[in-house]
Amino acid sequence: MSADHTYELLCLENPLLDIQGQGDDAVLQQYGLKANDAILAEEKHMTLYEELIQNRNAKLLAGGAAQNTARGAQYLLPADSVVFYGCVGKDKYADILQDANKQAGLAVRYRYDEEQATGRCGVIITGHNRSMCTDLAAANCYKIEHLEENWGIAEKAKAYFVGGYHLTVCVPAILKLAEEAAKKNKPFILSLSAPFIPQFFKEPLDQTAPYWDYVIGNETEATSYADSHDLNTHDIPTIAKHLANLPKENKQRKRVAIITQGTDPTVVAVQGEGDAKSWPVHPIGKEEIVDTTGAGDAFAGGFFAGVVQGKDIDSCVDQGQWLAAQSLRELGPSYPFPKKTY
Ligand code: 26A
Repeated sequence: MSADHTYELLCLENPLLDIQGQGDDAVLQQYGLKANDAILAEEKHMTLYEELIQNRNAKLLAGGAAQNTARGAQYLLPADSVVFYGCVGKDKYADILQDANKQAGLAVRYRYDEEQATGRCGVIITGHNRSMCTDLAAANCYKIEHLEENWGIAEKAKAYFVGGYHLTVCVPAILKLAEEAAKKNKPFILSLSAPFIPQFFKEPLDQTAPYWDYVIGNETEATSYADSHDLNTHDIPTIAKHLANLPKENKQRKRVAIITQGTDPTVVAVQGEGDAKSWPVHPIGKEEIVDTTGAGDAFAGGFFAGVVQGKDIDSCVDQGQWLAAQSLRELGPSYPFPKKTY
């Protein structure tokens, strides 16, 4: 695509290769991991990736939460609608990501780091749980200079989706997109990503909050937000309402807060519109679920494809739930090919 193409949605975050294998309590215990969580790897986790590859028949799959969302949104939108920015290494893992992007029709502008390898996410599956342990490596080397060099495309894009995981990487780039969105009245979307983001990255998260036109997360992220902000509640509709009504920079858009809860209803609150509403999820048989990795990313892909299509909230939720159900039937954060139509 030429540099003056107008994308409907630009996504920014960490492009990761998922190394996904079957696990058990012993391996979770060995590495000190919870059954259902996402964390940044420490020194003691560095042998996990080889362990998964050598002993656990691991699959190598395109991952990175916002990159999954970007592929998902592109799945539902006309060709050349979505572009993704992030940083990878010059290696064969980056080639795997590029192949997946190509198949999905997702445009990317990667920064290629000279020294670091492409980031890896070890995904340990136990039943319907997944434990994720990320070695960001090159993904941690995203630089605002890359955004500036690729500003032509970014400036033209009509909406921005930033994965909250990027708050650990490059806050200036996030704020540059956020300010651009507010200035030009474009939607700025932030996902809460994982419980550790509101817990340990509260300050940069709160710095971006006034710019959120949409904020999305699951129930564990919402309760982590509530705890770190002393809301004294774990009631999801109450937290959604709180998020929707935080002070806002761009007064031309009402903020929408979306909280997914696995098989429990999806909750949405709109700024100034009273209590949150909820929608039951599309039922899917337990035996049909291959794994839950990336279901939330898929929901976001479907939901925000709907937003850029100008759909109402009912339809966006429905489209998000539909795409999540598709992803649940695939291995890893993937979507069915040949394509199914919504
Ligand atoms: C900074 N961290 C921890 C992360 C991630 C991440 N994506 C970006 N940054 N930790 C896990 N993921 C991705 O989440 C997806 C499932 O929702 C994994 O790569 C996986 O594809």
